[in-house]
This record gives sequence, C-alpha cells and structure tokens, in this order.
Amino acid sequence: MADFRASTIYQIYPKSFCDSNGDGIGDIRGIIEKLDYIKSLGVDYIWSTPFFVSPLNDNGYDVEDYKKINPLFGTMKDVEELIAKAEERGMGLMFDMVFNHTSTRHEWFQKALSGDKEYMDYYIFKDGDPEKPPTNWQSKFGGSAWEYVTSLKKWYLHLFDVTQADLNWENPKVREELKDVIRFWKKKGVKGFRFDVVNLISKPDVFEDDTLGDGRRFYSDGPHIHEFLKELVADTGIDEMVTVGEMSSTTLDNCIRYSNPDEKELSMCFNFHHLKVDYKDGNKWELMNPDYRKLKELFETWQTKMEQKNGWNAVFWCNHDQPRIVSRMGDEKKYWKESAKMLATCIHLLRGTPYIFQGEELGMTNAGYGDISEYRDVESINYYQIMLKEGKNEEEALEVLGNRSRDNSRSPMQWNSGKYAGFSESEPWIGIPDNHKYINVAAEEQDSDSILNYYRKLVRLRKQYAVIQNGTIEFIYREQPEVFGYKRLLKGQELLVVNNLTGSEVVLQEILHFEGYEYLIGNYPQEISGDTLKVLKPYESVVLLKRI
Ligand code: TEU
Ligand code: CA
Repeated sequence: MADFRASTIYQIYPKSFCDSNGDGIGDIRGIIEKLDYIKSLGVDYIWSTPFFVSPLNDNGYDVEDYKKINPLFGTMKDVEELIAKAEERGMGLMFDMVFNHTSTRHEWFQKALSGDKEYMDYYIFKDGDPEKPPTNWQSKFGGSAWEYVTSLKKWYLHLFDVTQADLNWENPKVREELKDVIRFWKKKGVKGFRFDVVNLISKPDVFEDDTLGDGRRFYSDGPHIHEFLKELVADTGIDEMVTVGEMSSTTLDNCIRYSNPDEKELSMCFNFHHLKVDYKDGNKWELMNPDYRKLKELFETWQTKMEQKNGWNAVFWCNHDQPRIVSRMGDEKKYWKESAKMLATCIHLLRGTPYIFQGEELGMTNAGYGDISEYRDVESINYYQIMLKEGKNEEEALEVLGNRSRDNSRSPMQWNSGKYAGFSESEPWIGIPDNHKYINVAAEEQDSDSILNYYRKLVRLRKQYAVIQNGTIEFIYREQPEVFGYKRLLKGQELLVVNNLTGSEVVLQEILHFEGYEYLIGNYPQEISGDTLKVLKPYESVVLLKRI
C-alpha cells in the first residue's frame, strides 16, 4: 500500500454515497459499484464511516456490535468483497473505530444496566443524588453529559448522545475487548483505521465541576492518553498501518506526540481549530465571517511546528460533521468553480495527507434545507431547540442550521441530474439540493475544466512531486490576510503556491517574481506573461515549480 505521505484519502459516508437496492439509503454494495469512480480520483485509501450494527441514533457512531455489519448497509460478505475489490484496484480500506463510547444497546451496556458489576465497570457510572448530576459537564450534543439510571441509582457519562455511553478505558478488560476488534478487522484485510474522538478516552481520576467551561478541559488529551494509544498500537501490531486520530479540542504538543513516528502511536491527526475561525466567540451556533488572519496563523503554526517536531497533519476542509467548504469559505454562485478549486489548492499542496470528503471533489454545496423537518442529525435537531430556548426565532435558528448543520454534508452524493441524482431509484432518507442538476459526476466528467478534473490533477501532482510529499514549508504574504501563500522546498525543487481567499481582485503587497519557474496548475486560464505577478483575480490560485 502507498506511503501515507504521498497519499490522498477519500472519505465515504455510506448512508449518503450510493444506494444499490432502492431503499433510499446508501449501502456497501453501492460503494462497490462506484470503486472505479473512486479509483479514477487517484486516491490510495478509502475511509468509510461506521456501518456496524447500530440503532443509528448518531448514524452509526453509536455502535451496538463492532464485529457485525448493519443489515441496512449490507452483509459481512459485502464488506469482504469491498475490501478485496478495492485492493484489486490498489486502494486500501480504513475502518472507523468508535472506541470512546458504545451504543447503550451494546450487550456490554445492557449487562451493566442489569446490574452486572463487571460490565458496569466497562462504563463510567457514578453514585449521586438523582437531582444533581456528578458534574456540570455538558454533552457535545447539548444538555448534561450525565444520565441517571433509577434501577441502579447511578449516573452514567455520555459526552455525546444519551444513547452513546462513554467507555471506561481505565479498565484493562475494556482495552482488551477493543484490541480484539482491531485484530478482527485487520484479519479481514483492512489496511488502516480512523479513531473517533480518540483523544477523549482518558478521563481524569477525579470528576469535578468545570467552573470555566463545559468540562472538555478535564478529558481532552487526558492523563493516560499516550499510554493507552501506545498500548493499543503495540498490542495489535498496527504501527505500520495508516492510522488517523480525530482529536477534538486538542493541542499542538499532543498532536506532535500522537503522530511523531518515534512515539509509535498514530500516523497523523485531524485537528479542527482551522474550522472554528467563523465561530463567533468560539460558539459554533453563532455565525460570523471567517477570520482569515486567524486561519493563516493556525495553518502556519500547525504546518511549521509539525515539520520541526516530525509530526504529521491530516489536511482537510470537509467531513461528515462539517458544512461544505465552497459554501462556507467560497462562493456558490458567480465564482463557484474558481473558489472550489482555490480552496482545494490551499490544502492539497500542504505538508500532510489530504482528505477528500465525498462530493467535495464536485464542489457540492450546503444542502439549503428550509424547514426543520428536513433535518435528520441529532446534534442539529437538539441545537435547534436550544437556540429557540435561547431566544432565536425559527427563521434565525434555521439560518444557523443552514450554515452549520452536519446534515449539510450528508445530502446524497450527486452522480447525475436524475430525480434522485443517481443516488437511488427511490426517495432518499434526506433531501437533495436542486443544484444537483448541474453539480454532479456525469456533468463534470464531460467538462475537462471541471472541479472534479481539477481535484484529479491535484491528487496526481502529489504522487508526481517529492517536494509536495516531503518538502519543508515556508509561508509567504503573511501580512496580507486575503492571500494564502506558501513555498515547499526540497533539494532540487521549489514549489510556489499563491491563493486569493476572497471574491475580489487583490493587489499583491510584494510583486511575485518567478523567473525560472514553470506553471504547474491554476484555476484560471494560464495567461501569466513574463515572470512577475502583481494582481490576483477573485479566488485565484497560481502554482509554480522551479527545479533548482
Ligand atoms: O465527531 C466528534 C466531534 O467532535 C464532532 O461531534 C464535532 O465536534 C461536532 O460535530 C462539530 O460540531 C465524531 C464523529 O465524527 C461524529 O460524527 C460523531 O457524532 C461523534 O464523534 C460521536 O461519535
Ligand atoms: Ca440501500
């Protein structure tokens, strides 16, 4: 399998990718049907979000059985075929391991509920007064992070939905159970793993109220996190496999340790700081325009420090929890193509492993649902009610969801301009935006200048040029917020990447000199004459290479 430093990874959300049996819900045979399309993108690995047995309260991130396939998505045979057929095409499967919590339907939790002490210790149960939760910690989906069980006269911790009970990683039996899950899928031929909110698994020895926040400072990058990761990786022998940890509210120092090869923990990390630069006062549910200065500072810090300390970033704009980037930081209308290509250029030439979330390569936009009845996501439905309680009216709350809801990325993949966008023969579980009539694979295949074909070029460049894979990075135009520029350097090669983050022309504070450089890629017809550049067009990207 390809080295992750030269690789690009494609993320699939099975429920919304392709429906093979006409029930309006995407499935595993649907992924198998589209393997040639995925291969045509040039990607090396496919990360699929969970399709294990689950009541789907959080679309599979509430796992009831880690070793069984949810019949809604298919069978174990389908999964084995998917792994084999992907491998035939030189692609590896990365499975999503949700090890911070299980569904409360999981047999372990059911046994705990029946009062079985051994299994109660698989979770975090606390005595306490039924009127007062053990701490003031908040669930990330809103409300208290504690649920009282009358029959046990105890509270249990759930950092996410009430049906997602946090596991007690202090318990070696729990750690053994989860290692077994890894060994099970490794034997099935899975080539890598994504670990869900894995930096939240180590809870503090003492559970106390958070007088400053919602409790996350007590359990994010917790006391034994590096020990637990080292043990998990060593005991399951996955050090050579491609692994990525989703790190919620994490720190740079911890992510350097998580991804530095000497630490023998993970290959790389997802951090989300760059996706909070449009959160007003850090609040996801308060809208503001992206703070480009902050965005650039974050990228520069995480890129240069990870380089200095030999850590490795996963670089991405989109996933199944984030709104669509072209809607968020680009332009859905006049400069839709240019802005989508510019945003891709910004991250695909950085130092790190790029991730493409299904539909991002088409420039898919936020779904634009107009009524709360069109939303499906537990977090969005909860916060709609919370926003109304906090005084927003329905229109205001819907506007926030229209920009922030996770459902914006969960609308069905748009394969063609058909009634259900080629996703299914019947009405999908969630709505499809009208713009699927022109934003779809079939249309963009025909257009050599499409966003789809631009993504293919970017993926190819990373394979072709060692400077993109392993070059050092140096940021330029640091003082000009609307210009996102950097150089990648490796003996013999120098790459110059300049992007205009805005929809207006930008005069470069320093003229860009590039004599001896060749034009590599850009999102406007190549009109660069001479060897200087003074003005960038709206959302323009220019990438130049010099062989030194
Ligand atoms: O997401 C973790 C996570 O932190 C997200 O919930 C994110 O912060 C939030 O959606 C942004 O508002 C992971 C999975 O990616 C997500 O789909 C699951 O819901 C969550 O964990 C619980 O498993
Ligand atoms: Ca289906």
